[in-house]
Amino acid sequence: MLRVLLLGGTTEASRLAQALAGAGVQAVFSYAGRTEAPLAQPLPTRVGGFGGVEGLRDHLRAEAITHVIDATHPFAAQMSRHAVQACGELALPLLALERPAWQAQTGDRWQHVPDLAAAVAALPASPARVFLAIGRQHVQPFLEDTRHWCLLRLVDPGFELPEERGAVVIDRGPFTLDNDLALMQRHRITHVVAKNAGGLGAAAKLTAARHMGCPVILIDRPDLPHRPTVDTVEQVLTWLGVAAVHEAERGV
Ligand code: 3Y8
Ligand code: NAP
Repeated sequence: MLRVLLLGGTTEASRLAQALAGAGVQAVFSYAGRTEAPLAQPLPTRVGGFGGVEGLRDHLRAEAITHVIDATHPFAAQMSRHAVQACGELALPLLALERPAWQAQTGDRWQHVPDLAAAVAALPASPARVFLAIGRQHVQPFLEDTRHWCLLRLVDPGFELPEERGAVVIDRGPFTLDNDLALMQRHRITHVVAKNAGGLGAAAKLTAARHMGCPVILIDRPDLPHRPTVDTVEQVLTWLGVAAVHEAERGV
């Protein structure tokens, strides 16, 4: 009897939730509670941390979870590390659903940096108009460099900036090229700072930057412990031994 814990918070996690619900799999969707009103999911949903590795381990036992899918964001490194540790201690099957990193294409002007501090240091000496598409948690070091004007895109309202320092746009994505191109042209953006999130939900700003000939400072993903990893929902369903609903409907 399957009882799946789905660690979510990404577009791929939402797609997997649809597939699991469609296949009638017993699964619980888990959010950290980082945003005020996360996207509703077609599965029973829990919101909030587990209380470290110990809390996660106790939760897995108490809920008689049989399989854990880590479909969190590539930068949600602590959650992923905790999942590896707790599932290892309980000898529970764990699978990561992770989209490949973005790869530069012809016309891209990307500068890869290892972390946020290197991204701050990579900004030019001359004043720039910087699209900071890295969320709310990490913008402070960039705002302290008063040479630059910063456009912040955040999920929830509440962060104010004096207009001479920048602007804030509230949007939760997934984002479209039309939207990001219009936004970046309207604010005369000269540089983009982004995490190498991969996936489709946040790639539009990179395509827009290519069209505008705008440099992108791209932050590498943090290192994660080894765990079995796939990059499609279908591979997760196969791993769970669950046929996708459309196959069942086709009588495959
Ligand atoms: C709470 C759930 C879906 C999921 C949508 C994806 C796409 C849009 C790209 C930009 C980059 C950023 C940010 C981003 C992306 C998707 C996906 C993705 C980047 C939601 C969500 C939660 C979060 C948490 C939030 C972080 C922030 C990061 C904004 C929901 C919308 C910048 C990451 O205010 C805060 O504290 C926000 C915190 C972690 C990074 C940061 O450090 O600030 N995501 N994002 C999840 C939870 O509580 O467990 O609210 O509905 C999910 C999505 N975010 O189903 O369609 O799959 O990647 N999210 C980054 O890439 O740098 C936006 O603006 O271009
Ligand atoms: P993180 O730094 O890896 O984790 C910090 C703590 O948050 C974890 O130790 C855990 O708390 C809790 N947590 C994280 N993800 C959780 C989940 N899905 N369910 C329950 N608890 C969770 O995580 P983060 O980078 O802040 O990401 C938080 C959420 O936002 C995740 O769902 C992630 O997929 C999503 N997200 C993050 C980014 C990003 O840029 N980091 C981008 C898009 C979406 P305890 O220790 O108490 O268990």
